[in-house]
Amino acid sequence: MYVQLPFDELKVDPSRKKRVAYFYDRDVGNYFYGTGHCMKPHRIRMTHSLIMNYELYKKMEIYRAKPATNEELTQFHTDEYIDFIDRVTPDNLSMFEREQIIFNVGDDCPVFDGLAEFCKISCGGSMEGAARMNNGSCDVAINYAGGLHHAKKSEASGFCYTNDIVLGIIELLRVHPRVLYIDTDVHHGDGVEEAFYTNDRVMTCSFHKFGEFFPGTGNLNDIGIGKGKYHAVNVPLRDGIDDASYKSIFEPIISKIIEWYQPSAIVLQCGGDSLSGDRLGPFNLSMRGHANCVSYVKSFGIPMMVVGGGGYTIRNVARTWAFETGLLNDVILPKELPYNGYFEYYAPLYELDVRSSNMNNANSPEYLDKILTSVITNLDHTKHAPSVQMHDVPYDMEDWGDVYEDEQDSRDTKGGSMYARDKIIQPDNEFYDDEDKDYGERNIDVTNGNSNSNGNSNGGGVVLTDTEMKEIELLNKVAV
Ligand code: V1D
Ligand code: CA
Repeated sequence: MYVQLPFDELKVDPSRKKRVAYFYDRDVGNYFYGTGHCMKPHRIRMTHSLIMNYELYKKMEIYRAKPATNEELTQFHTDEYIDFIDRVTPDNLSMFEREQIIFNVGDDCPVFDGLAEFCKISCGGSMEGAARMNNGSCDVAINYAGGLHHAKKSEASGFCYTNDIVLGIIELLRVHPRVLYIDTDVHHGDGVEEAFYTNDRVMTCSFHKFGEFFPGTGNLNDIGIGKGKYHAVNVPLRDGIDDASYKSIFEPIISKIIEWYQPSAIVLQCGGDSLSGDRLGPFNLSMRGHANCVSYVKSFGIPMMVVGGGGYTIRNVARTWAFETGLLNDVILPKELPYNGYFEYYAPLYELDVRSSNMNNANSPEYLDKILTSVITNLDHTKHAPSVQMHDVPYDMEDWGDVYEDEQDSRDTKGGSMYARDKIIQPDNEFYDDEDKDYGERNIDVTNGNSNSNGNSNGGGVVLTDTEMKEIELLNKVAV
């Protein structure tokens, strides 16, 4: 069953260009987990700087999402947990001794300045990306501030406090009968799997290092329970997996799942800690090997949301996410890095590529064959019986158990109800970043977005505020 083929060069087909909505908040890079902590939101700003200086703003629409509200966060998380996240600060931490333990904040998940705002920015991007996919205003949504896959309903875990992915998927489920979640972070996507473990409207598939590695879950035999049986797929891998081995397991598993499950939307978590040389991850993927996952998932032409995740050698995360943003826009970025605000990080070669090393690959063809056979056999033995047909638009959330406790709350989400969303089409001259808007309703523009905040067309399908235009000009000036 398992066949390893050589790793081919990545290709794009510009004639199949999709509408891409990219979410970025200029504040995100300022949040700081603390000295000695390996999670650095600054890498999102570095990624953005590369993206802008490679001129990808000419290819896609750029938005600053409204930060999620507490009410929106409680569509998945408990009120008590969100109330804690909203109130706790490094200065008042001693007042929350009991909560620190029950909500698991501490070494991995420290309380830092602006924690709640950081969570709201991360979740706002994924929720708004989903709302835009739902109303058809984009085919691809990108939020590198998202992908925080370990966060639980009432617990922080593995550098993640709120789960933007679960919230984004909940939004997608308003319109999409079946959503596929794929997780290429080197860690198991446990928070997302757990949220939908008993559910057949979401299929989760995580590729991860397994065996004495955080979080310790994600065994091959963990396949979902009840209605969710066969709707969780786990691909436990060993150290040193390289591009050819990864491709040879990723592609047949994903094609089988898509054929079997027929999702109408896909969420792809692109954790950069599966890259070679990561500070925490022991895999050996080059930038191109990592990006092959993006390219392969995109090739199915199904609306998709791309989110970030882990990634601790930050220059390599920025390189890879920029390259992947190029692929999503049907552009292969040239190797030579453009001058950008963080150019010195890319010394000594100042090149885009992240290369594999000569480390040992502990994933033998026999081991990978065993995984592939198990995954394919599970799906082959069962005929998928979708609980929601393609033509149904699901609003009855009775069966949501863990995910939805209150049906009324579930309707009051990011995009509002379908009805509410249709009623809040923005005028051409109003774009994001409007402080006066009611955050309880997503403010989704369904025009083609070819104007900046002054209503001026820039001819390239770009939506930039004046400030962002100035930012780009400034970056380019520095380059001269
Ligand atoms: F190295 C560190 C320095 C400071 C603080 C934490 C760490 C660290 C490294 N690895 N923490 C870890 C992992 N935690 C443990 C704990 C020991 N305990 C009993 C648990 O091994 C957590 C790794 C989190 C990985 C997060 C992620 O990459 O998957 C991610 N995805 O999206 C956002 C983050
Ligand atoms: Ca993973």
